[in-house]
Amino acid sequence: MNEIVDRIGLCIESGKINKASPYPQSMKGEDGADEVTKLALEQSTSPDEILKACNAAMQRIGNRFSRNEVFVPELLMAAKAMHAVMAHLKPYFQTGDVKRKGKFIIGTVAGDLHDIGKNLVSMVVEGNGWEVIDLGVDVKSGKFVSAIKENPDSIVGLSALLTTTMANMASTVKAIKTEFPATFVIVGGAPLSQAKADQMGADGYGANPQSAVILLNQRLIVN
Ligand code: B1M
Repeated sequence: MNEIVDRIGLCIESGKINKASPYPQSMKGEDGADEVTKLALEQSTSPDEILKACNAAMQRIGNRFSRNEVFVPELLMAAKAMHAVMAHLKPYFQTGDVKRKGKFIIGTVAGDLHDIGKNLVSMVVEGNGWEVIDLGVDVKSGKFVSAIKENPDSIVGLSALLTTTMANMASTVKAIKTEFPATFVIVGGAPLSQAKADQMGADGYGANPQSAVILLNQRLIVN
């Protein structure tokens, strides 16, 4: 990987969005993900190579988050820097020059308005090369089912933060599995565990954004 691509990865991992952003202190005044990506594309760096650097950087920060070496603010800044890169890559996705790994439909289940964790999962998954269809919060099971109808090969992620909405999560998994038995469903959120995911009939449990990415990437190998 060349120097400019490594620099994009460093900007993402450090949460350096653009030149004006004051964070992190050690990179103050330096070009950020926005400027370096623009320059890289002007120098004819392949968008695919930039996307790979993006994926690797989000994987590194996601792993550090899983190990409690960084926390929500650092992950959010990295995701913002990643979004700055993605804004430049968007035209290449539209032309089909850069391909995504697949589609990931995500939402917080009915009755639940908590979306901070769900948004972090969305951003890390997107940064790892997946197209994310975010249905938002308080999502009824029918809305998940309709989204799968529109995007048949998607993987689905359900998030819940309230113990009281775990029942809605279980009924959403059931509704999805009744209509689309082959659809791979991942559940996550503070009240969840592998045992609870198994009880609900989900295919996977994500304790954090990176474990969701690992489950998604494993599906690529299976299919
Ligand atoms: Co509420 N709330 N809240 N709240 N809230 C909790 C969850 C609570 C534990 C606070 C407490 O009492 N100690 C408690 C739940 C108790 C329980 O059910 N046992 C609670 C309650 C009771 C409520 C209300 C009922 C309060 C009221 O109105 N009386 C109400 C419910 C509203 C509703 O949803 N219908 C309510 C409202 C709110 C706010 C709107 C004020 C706000 C949400 C703002 C928002 O999300 N936009 C809020 C907040 C912020 C919290 C706390 C403080 C923080 C939650 C959070 O964002 N954590 C929370 C207390 C706490 O957690 N200490 C609390 C950070 C986030 C990064 O973590 O969401 O766990 P988390 O996500 C993690 C993992 O779980 C995982 O990855 C993320 C990153 O590691 N993950 C996935 C999440 N989804 C995943 C999906 C995956 C994979 C991994 O794959 C698909």
